[in-house]
Amino acid sequence: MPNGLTAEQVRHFTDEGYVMVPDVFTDAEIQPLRDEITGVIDSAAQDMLAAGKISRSWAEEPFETRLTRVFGECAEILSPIVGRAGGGHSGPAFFEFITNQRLLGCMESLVGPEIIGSSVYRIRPKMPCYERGAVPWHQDSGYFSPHCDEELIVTCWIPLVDTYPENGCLQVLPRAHGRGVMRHFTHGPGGFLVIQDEDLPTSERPVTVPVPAGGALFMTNLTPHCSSLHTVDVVRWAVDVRYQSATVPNNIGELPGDYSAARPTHEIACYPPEADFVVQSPAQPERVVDSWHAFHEIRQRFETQGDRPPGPQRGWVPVATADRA
Ligand SMILES: O=C(O)CCC(=O)C(=O)O
Repeated sequence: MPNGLTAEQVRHFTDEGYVMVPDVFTDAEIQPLRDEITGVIDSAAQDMLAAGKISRSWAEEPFETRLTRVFGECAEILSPIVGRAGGGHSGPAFFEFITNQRLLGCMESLVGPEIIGSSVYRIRPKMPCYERGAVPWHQDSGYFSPHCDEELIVTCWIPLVDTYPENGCLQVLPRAHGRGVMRHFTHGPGGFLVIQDEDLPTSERPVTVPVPAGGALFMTNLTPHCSSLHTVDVVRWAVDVRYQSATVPNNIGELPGDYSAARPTHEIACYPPEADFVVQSPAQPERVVDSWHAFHEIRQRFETQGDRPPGPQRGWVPVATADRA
């Protein structure tokens, strides 16, 4: 398996705004993360069973369905996985997964050798008919600070199960990433930011991108994408994680209290509320976060301290306000 992307894959990413690479991870590299997530579900389910919140632990159910069963009895099961204010589960297997050498090789092909793990990463268990699981049309830059609009932050969308239209794989709008940040509204479906249909360019048709387990979909931060509700009885487990060049504004080495809106913008991270981390640096190898403990400590500083920096303010207005105007 090559360690980076082929020239054709890089061209597709640059021209179309995305590329699907079917063979980033081996199954043996994914399984530890599935097992770790299963452990989190198991421990939470045991606690909920002891508290009388669920009737059984549903331990006999496979990875693809167990969460739906427990969630059907009590929604609290989601908290340890998705977190309350971003972040969510990030155990040792998760750290190994997002610092996988082949994944970083692909990133090096797109952002160069000095690679920062963007603070924004999520584990998304998309359950059948679950409104918060489907994500409406948006560009990731809609969530980031405007001073990063011209920068490249690569979203890696990595499913832990095979994904296809029926279980809610992603759709992308090709060749729309050259048009800058489109108008977003807050309070869209599921509570997410949304680009309304009339603001999406009509020159291109959306492309549905099935990704097998082991593959990844790489997108730019300006590539419009979405996922829709699905009804088939499987949890469409996916991880999304982002990488950027070390030249892109970040909060490496900072404490939450170091944030100030008065600082020059190039010193303000693209997404200030969570911690960026160095994943690869041939120039300064000592800065690389090379253990889960170090990673966890950096993340915890931002998650547990009271002075967590605010999210970017882009002036987006609620959908309902816009509809009334
Ligand atoms: O997983 C999904 O359904 C949506 C993911 C997404 O929108 C993202 O990673 O930015």
